[in-house]
Order: sequence, then C-alpha cells, then structure tokens
Amino acid sequence: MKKSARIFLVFLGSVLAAGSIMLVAGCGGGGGYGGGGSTLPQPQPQPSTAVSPTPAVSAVPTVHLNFFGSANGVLTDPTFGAVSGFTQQQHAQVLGLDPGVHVIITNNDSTAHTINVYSGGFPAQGAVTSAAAPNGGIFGPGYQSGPLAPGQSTAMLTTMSTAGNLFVVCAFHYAMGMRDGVIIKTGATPGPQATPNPAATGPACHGYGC
Ligand SMILES: [Cu+2]
Repeated sequence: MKKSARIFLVFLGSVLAAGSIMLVAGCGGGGGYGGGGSTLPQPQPQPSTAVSPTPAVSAVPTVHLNFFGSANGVLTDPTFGAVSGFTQQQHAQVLGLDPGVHVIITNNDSTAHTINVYSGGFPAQGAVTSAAAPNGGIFGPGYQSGPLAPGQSTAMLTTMSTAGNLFVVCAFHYAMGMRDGVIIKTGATPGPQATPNPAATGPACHGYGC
C-alpha cells in the first residue's frame, strides 16, 4: 500500500513497468534518514482547466529501500532473526518486493555500503566480500552491488522472477548487524518496523549504527 504511494515521489519520467528501490542510509551522527520521504518534492498545483491525466508512473511500482544508521532499531523476525540497517520505510524491517520488477538502489548515507544477496541463509561473515557481482542485473542470489558511495545508485536491476526469500548483508557492516531478509512474492509488502532506539550510543541501541 505504501509502495504505490511513493511511486510519484522518486521515480520520475519512466514509462517502463519498473520500480525503483532507493537505499537511503543515515549512518552515524545524529541519526535521521537523510533523503527520507518527508523531504520529497510535492506535486505542483495544476491549473483548473488542465486535464489531469492518470500519472504514467502508476505503472511504476517504486520501493524505497533504506540504508540507515543510528537509532533505527533492530527487529527480530521469526524467519530471518535479527535484522537491521535496511528498510523500505524508516526503521528496520523485513523487505517485501514483487518478482520481476525493476529496482534501483541508491545509497543516501554519508558512508559507503554494499548490498550482497544470498539464498538459503545468511553467509558466514568471512565469506562476504565487497567485490561487485552484477549477476546479469538480477536482484537475486549472487548479486553484489560493490561499494556504493554516498549518493551513488546501482544500475537498473530486476528482482528475481520466482518467489522466495533472500538474505542481504552489507559487506562493510555485517558484523554490526547490517543484514536483512527480503521476501520476493507477488503482492509482498514490507514487514513491521522496529521500534527506533532512543539514542544511537545508549545502552538500548542495538543493530547497525549503534
Ligand atoms: Cu554498510
């Protein structure tokens, strides 16, 4: 439900039946999500005489997928365990995407991240590399973004065509808990969000960014 609402905000001008994942990271410091939905531009008023066409972007399911830092919490999911550092909204959550949709991942954090994709479970941390593996442009097992500098986006990707669970980690911050699950399924939606931590450095802070 939130997905379609955000279509109009971040993916402009495309006529493709594509989506855009925006990875927004807010690593370190005082938290905040950088580039979050609240800062996105609002549509300009249209003259009353104008015909208001159905926005072309209605065919473009856009998903925000956030990299975040401090105070965004950690969520214990029954399937994926503790997840932190990624969200489609504001705070840690399991991600949900349709099969076969186009996505673009953007790092809006002030530090570099990667997103490495696995099936079957989370890999051993020592096996995770920051090397890029384009995987034929498929956001599925084997895809590795390589380092995404602050503000950098991936090429257009396509989620894998079959339903299934994916396990994603950041090569740089996996040991800090930056890992998440992605449910690929028709009609999938992101899971509940974690309760944000009261302070990034406080004793209650868990997960990536603490
Ligand atoms: Cu990271």
